[in-house]
Amino acid sequence: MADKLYWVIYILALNCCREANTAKRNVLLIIADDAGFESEVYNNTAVHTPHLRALAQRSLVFRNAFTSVSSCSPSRSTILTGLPEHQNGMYGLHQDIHHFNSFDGVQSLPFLLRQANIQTGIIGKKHVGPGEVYPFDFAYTEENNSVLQVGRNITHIKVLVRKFLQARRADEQPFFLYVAFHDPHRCGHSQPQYGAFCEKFGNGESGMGRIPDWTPEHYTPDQVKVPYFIPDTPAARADLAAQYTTISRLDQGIGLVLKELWEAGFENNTLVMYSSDNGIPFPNGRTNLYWSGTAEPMLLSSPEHRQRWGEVSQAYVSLLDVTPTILDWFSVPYPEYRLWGRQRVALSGRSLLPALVSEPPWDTVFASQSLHEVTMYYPMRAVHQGSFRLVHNLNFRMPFPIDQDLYVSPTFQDLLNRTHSGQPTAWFKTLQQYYYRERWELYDVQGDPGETRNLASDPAHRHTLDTLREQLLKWQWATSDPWVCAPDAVLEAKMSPQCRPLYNDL
Ligand SMILES: *[C@@H]1O[C@H](CO)[C@@H](O)[C@H](O)[C@H]1NC(C)=O
Ligand SMILES: *[C@@H]1O[C@H](CO)[C@@H](O)[C@H](O)[C@H]1NC(C)=O
Ligand SMILES: *[C@@H]1O[C@H](CO)[C@@H](O)[C@H](O)[C@H]1NC(C)=O
Ligand SMILES: *[C@@H]1O[C@H](CO)[C@@H](O)[C@H](O)[C@H]1NC(C)=O
Ligand SMILES: CC(=O)N[C@H]1CO[C@H](CO)[C@@H](O)[C@@H]1O
Repeated sequence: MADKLYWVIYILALNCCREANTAKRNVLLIIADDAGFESEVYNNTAVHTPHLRALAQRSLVFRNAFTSVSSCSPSRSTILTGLPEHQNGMYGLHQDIHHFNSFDGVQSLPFLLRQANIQTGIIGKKHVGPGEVYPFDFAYTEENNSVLQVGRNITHIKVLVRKFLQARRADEQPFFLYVAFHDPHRCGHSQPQYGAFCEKFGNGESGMGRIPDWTPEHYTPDQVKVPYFIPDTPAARADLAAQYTTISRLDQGIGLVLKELWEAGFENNTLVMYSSDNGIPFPNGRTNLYWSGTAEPMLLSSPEHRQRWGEVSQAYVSLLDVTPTILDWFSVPYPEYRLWGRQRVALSGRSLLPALVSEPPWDTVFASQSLHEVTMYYPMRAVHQGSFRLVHNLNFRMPFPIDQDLYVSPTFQDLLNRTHSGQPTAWFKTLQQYYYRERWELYDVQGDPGETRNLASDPAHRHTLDTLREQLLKWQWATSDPWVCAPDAVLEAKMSPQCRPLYNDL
């Protein structure tokens, strides 16, 4: 009898673990903070990023990846839920006084993976809540640690990654590890003693401490490439040079994390994704729904799909696709449920895995922004299809708000000073134009990459405008956008939701 029981248990155990072994697939998601195209992967040869370049050689590189919202917490909430900010409730920043949170009933990626018995870990910047909506089994974040240590000290990050992976080798469970670097975020607003981008933190100089695994790389202002949307001034060049040094820490940190993954033996069963949360923290970048605020780097590396390694895809993809991609990789069904007992919730993004096999025809992405800081109410909705980007500025009669972090930056201070004293700004628009926007902005991004010629009132583009408006509205309805009727009508959401006119002449 005991013998028989032993065999039953033995066979059960064998089946369980054999299956677990062959079915075992993991994910490593790396998200940088405010990173853009300052990397060799995107042909910026002024900045040295050998580790990202090496990852790109094992990845499909997306040329047209976009965030759906250009703000930190909202973007991270969309990455981890697959739902736009207006649907998951994270309308603005999560920390301190801003206090935004996702709705309690939201089924996030870590929630769904935990239900599927996948071990989840987060190292670095979390910046979303509430905790019950975003549960991680292993968590070293700013909530209990110094964000500098878990987000910028790459030696500390390496040790934490090793700790997480060693436990996974022992327990044989599949895992989802989210490494959220705080680099290359600005620092002048929170820790100015370390420089505008914390580029001095851990560089070994007096008072800066030391990060043993980091070899800082220094750049001079004349070495940087100034993107079209940043003023070409000595102040902005020095700012960019500091940013590049911080990018060198991010790049070396990514190298360390990947080395840990490989040395732990997970090289051939782990999907690796790299992207960033929003545009770079310069004027016209972060907090804007222009190309410069929403375009993101995106690398997708699958050891099981090597046919397109090193290739560049032109397909339009969104950070809203991250959750569907990861669920697809783990064969976990997409969630379908209701919020408030009535709003039907379904993922509007798609799995990117088919792109690893052949170039897909995807050509449309949507965006939705409501706030950044709690005082920065400036709702915008946007769609980018093929060559055209349409932005709807709902409260266009208000001046565009400026966040505290950008405000104190050397680039913006210089721009303010120059504007105030009537000097040339060396910028591609005026501050007045930046603050006051048209309700509808339509750009032919192919012919006008700087998005400087608004075609919304051009009769020749009437059809494009109408088509894009219609698609944007359709997406807003499909994703339960409370702003769907604004600014010229009121959404009466109960019973049969409809827009009721205000006759406010907009
Ligand atoms: C970088 O430039 C090369 C050569 O022009 C081009 O083929 C490649 O697509 C570019 N890479 C990206 C990510 O744009
Ligand atoms: C970074 O982390 C390592 C390992 O925990 C530690 O020895 C080092 O002092 C830290 N560096 C800084 C600048 O905090
Ligand atoms: C991963 O696959 C490659 C190519 O098949 C092989 O050379 C390498 O040894 C494998 N690594 C591990 C950890 O199994
Ligand atoms: C801007 O002007 C203020 C006040 O005149 C000055 O203190 C500051 O250094 C200037 N900043 C830049 C970046 O020029
Ligand atoms: C171990 C520990 O202190 N965990 C805490 C980290 O922070 C979260 C959110 O503030 C708490 O809920 C945990 O208890």
